[in-house]
Amino acid sequence: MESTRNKLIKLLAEHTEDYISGQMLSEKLNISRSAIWKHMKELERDGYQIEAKSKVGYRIIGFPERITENTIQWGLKTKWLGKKVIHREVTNSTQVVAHQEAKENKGHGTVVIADEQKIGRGRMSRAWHSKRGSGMWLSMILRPELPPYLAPQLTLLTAVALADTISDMTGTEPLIKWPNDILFANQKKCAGILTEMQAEQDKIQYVVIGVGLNVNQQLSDWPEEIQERATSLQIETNQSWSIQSIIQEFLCTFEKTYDMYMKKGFVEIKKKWEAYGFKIGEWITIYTLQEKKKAIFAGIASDGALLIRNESGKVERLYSGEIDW
Ligand code: BT5
Repeated sequence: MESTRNKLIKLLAEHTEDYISGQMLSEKLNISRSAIWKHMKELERDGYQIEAKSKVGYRIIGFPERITENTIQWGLKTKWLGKKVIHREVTNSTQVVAHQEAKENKGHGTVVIADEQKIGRGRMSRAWHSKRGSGMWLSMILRPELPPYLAPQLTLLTAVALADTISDMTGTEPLIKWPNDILFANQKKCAGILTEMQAEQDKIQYVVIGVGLNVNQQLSDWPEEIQERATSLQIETNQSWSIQSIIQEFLCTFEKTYDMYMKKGFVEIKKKWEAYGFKIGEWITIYTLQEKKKAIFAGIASDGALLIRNESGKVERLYSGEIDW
């Protein structure tokens, strides 16, 4: 059921041009005038700007830039994603919170968001720098009815949704570097994706898809070794961006992309992915345990593998190996 607080925000938001009286609010929400006043104080603490005019009523004059469960859900145009949002100002990793939530409450579509992560993680125990209030650090819990071997497709579709969000919002031209990085033509990385799965032999129990997107950092926000490789939307566009709007836009785009994938399969995702693909059609160097070889990056296969064309023209699938881009 919708909370009184949410209903109150809705009522206020419908009346931004005029005042709405305490009496009317109290009747509509079926709570006392003093309870209304307490809610108003709480909203102000959360960054809403509320004008109270004696004998006239209340009016909302500013929405908070600060992220809360409420401000994310307010105006979020999704059907099922983010209907439950868990927000933490600081956490070790949104992945950890999401796994816990998935075990306790199932929660298909639940989204965990943090302002700051102390131990943000990348793949293979690598660290992900997640400075307070400077990026989108979120994890989504999904329960797709898919066999586990198709899970890599979820990483690829997330990358497509993320690239679409970045290009739609900022007008930049992001690229997707296989399998999980978003970067720009200058080869600097602005986002990464981490897909973690709990599965039985033939069925995914749940996946947690973690997305980290650098939004408003300056180079000096990172340690030196990262500065050479990282960038943010602010660095690329010379302007700062509302993290709240980016989160909302991403969740909307992700939901559309995911629903399309569930309905029509991987074909459309593959097309879009390849249109964003970094170095498609170019020579790359691959290091496997046995050898080092050069090949042309030809695209991605439907199981998420990298398609490479070797020097004799034969196309192979590559599932692992270090790549020198
Ligand atoms: C990734 O790993 O790129 C996946 C990152 C996923 C982060 C999200 S944030 C929300 C959720 N909660 C988590 O705890 N994680 C997820 P990988 O491909 O392994 O890249 C990691 C490497 O990227 C590091 O070894 C650094 O070199 C570099 N790196 C670390 N922080 C970075 C940053 N903020 N921007 C760009 N590069 C970074």
